[in-house]
Amino acid sequence: MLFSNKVPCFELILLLETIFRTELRSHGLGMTEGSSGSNLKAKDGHSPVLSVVMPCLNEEGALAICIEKINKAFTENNIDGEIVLADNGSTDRSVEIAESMGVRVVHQPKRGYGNAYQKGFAAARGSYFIMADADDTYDFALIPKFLEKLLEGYDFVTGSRYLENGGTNITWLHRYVGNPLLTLGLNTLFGTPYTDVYCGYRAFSREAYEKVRPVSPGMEFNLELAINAHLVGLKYCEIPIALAPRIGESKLNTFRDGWRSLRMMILYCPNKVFIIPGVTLFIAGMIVYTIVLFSLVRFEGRSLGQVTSIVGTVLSVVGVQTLLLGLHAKTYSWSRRFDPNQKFLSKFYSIFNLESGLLLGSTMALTGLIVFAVITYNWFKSGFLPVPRPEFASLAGTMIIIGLSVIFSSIFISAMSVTKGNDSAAPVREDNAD
Ligand SMILES: Nc1nc2c(ncn2[C@@H]2O[C@H](COP(=O)(O)OP(=O)(O)O)[C@@H](O)[C@H]2O)c(=O)[nH]1
Ligand SMILES: [Mg+2]
Repeated sequence: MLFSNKVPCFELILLLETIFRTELRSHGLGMTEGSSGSNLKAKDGHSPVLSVVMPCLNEEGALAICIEKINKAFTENNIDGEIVLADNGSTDRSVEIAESMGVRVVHQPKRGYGNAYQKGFAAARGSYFIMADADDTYDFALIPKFLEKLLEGYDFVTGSRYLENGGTNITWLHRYVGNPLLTLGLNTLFGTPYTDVYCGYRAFSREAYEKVRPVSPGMEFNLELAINAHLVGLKYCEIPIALAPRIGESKLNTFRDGWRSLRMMILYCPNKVFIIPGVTLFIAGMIVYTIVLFSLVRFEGRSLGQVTSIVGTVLSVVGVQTLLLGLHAKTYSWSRRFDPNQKFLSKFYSIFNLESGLLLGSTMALTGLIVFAVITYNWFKSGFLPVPRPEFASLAGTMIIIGLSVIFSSIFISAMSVTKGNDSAAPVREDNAD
């Protein structure tokens, strides 16, 4: 076999497990809305209207300044707000500073920007959330502007450092290479209009956050938010912000976080990354085989043969493997309620079941085996003379590989769908499961 069916699938599932694992609890809090950022006071006096959540890893230099600025924005705009600091292991005075200034600190035992935010949002009590770094790079005087947009009816408001040249303090590599490339990649794959997908200054309602449910552990949390906001159909917009010089050292690891972000986009987009390339490669392989087997192209009387058929094998096998990988990714994502709009997949699963997959795979593999056996028999009979049409042997081998892949894939997909009380092959979506 050119590609092992099992290894990439299990790797993929592990990655997907990491991404989709966390469940977030739900809340529902009443509030009084003002027409702008003013008069945002909680109705019952218990739950603040706004929670500003900051992740923190050793930010003793900037933290007090951030807290002061946020409190100033609350006071000046009459906002009933709280600050939640999500820390996971600061070894400097960050936690002490926050607590001494009356800020609620939550501790996340697991390291990572995304993990910290998940803990922070789970502990936040407001009806609206704002997320921002604790490094004094974001202008907290803009808090009312973010809130205004939310109250205008947007579910997800994200800052952009590129709308009005606010990115002069971004490092050169991130400003001109990393951020634009990630933004372009995301917009191309998902058809979104973002100008700055990596901005960490954002606002959303509690309901919007619960619909989006990001679960990424690291900095790719930001991308997941942006992708999901689009996928679940939130009304979103960007507002221009400027990045101030950072106090303290950046925790972003360009290559590790860049790669994780890229991986995140790939996993969220199985159609463009797996399904379409897979089908295209498979069709190309079939075209090559048709040309070879029916001698459609000839050079000086000789038709294409053995070597060309190997090209056909490579294309079709890689195509099928890629397609099956995409099917696994889509099925997993669908069964976990991500990518909710999957008409094709639900139609496919209304036809497909484990038995039909096994039947298709074994018919292909068996046909390949029979063709191979006949060729081998004739070869023995001829006293080991060169096989007259070796491309048929390549075709038989191709059919065996593809057939076996389909068998293993069918078992794997049906294993993914095994839940209590469900014996059908189609995956059970969380929202349908009783
Ligand atoms: N709790 C926690 N916070 C983190 C971690 N990594 C980064 N942060 C915080 O997340 C925010 C963004 O990180 P930062 O270094 O500013 O990244 P940059 O803005 O991309 O340069 C800052 O407030 C950091 O203190 C982490 O592993 N855990
Ligand atoms: Mg920062």
